[in-house]
Amino acid sequence: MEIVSTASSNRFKEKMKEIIETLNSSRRIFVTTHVNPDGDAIGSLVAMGLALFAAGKKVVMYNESTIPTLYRFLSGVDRVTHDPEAIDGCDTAVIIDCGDLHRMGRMAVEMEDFPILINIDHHATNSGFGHYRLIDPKACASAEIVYRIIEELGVSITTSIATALYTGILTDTGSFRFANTSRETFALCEMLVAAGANPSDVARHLYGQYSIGRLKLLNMALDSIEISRNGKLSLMALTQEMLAETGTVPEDIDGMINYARRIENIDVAVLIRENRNGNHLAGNHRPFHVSLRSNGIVDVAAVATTYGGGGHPTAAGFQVEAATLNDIKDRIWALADTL
Ligand SMILES: [Mn+2]
Repeated sequence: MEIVSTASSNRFKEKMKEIIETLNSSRRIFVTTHVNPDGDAIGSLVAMGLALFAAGKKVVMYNESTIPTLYRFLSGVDRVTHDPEAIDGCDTAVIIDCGDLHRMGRMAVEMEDFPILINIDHHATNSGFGHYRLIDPKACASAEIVYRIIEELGVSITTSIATALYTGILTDTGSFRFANTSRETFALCEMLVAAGANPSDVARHLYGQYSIGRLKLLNMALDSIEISRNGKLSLMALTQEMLAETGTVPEDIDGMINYARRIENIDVAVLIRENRNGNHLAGNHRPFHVSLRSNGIVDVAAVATTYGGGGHPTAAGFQVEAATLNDIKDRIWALADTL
């Protein structure tokens, strides 16, 4: 699968041209992103949707999951539907920030014989699905690629679009702290702020407030930290019981893994989260999600891929089923021994 390495390359420009032509000749466009959306997923979805509306297209913005409270301040987010039937009559689908088609959830099945699929992403592990692809792992966020598409569409960047894209970039760069933060990131944000994105407003919405339940959950997360024998891996674990006890939801866990990542001498941080809805699983198995963060030495995308997941070299994840949390911990300790 071809991955474009930089937005300034001729290959990127060619692929961009194909996508613009396809979007321009589409009548009704289905825009979506992954389940359990993060800031980049929501920001990119909203910005792409609003821009296509502005270009005079009929647009359906869809996500399987509820929009996390954190991102509800974005204007345009109320247009996102969770009704799978909204896809009826759409001739083109734009799938953003999904390393593989199944990341979009149950609708992935519908996509297999869909007339035109456009895959927009920045994960190097992207499976290469779709008829048209614009995959740039050098982009700091999918929102960066969406920005370039909007520019090419000739749509002006409104305050709503700028704020959505800025939110995507801010969250995917860990507030400009991660290695994907570059000169281009700031150049892009300069344009977005000029177009009306308000950094202090966005920061206040994203980081300004913690519910008491979230703070208590953080306390439990910190308390759960264990370090591998060789001192290179830190592990956090959160169960459904903890969420119930603190009255929190999975989105409240976002960002907590960074505490485990910041411990001195740690190369890899792991957060195991027990998922809900394990009733369909065989025997007494329960579903878990494992998040991996690297401080740059270890490629955690490669690790996640061996478990059927994916991501970026420094941030990746996978789903796994097991009878107990300890079964998964044992696998993580075995992984730690290889570091
Ligand atoms: Mn992303």
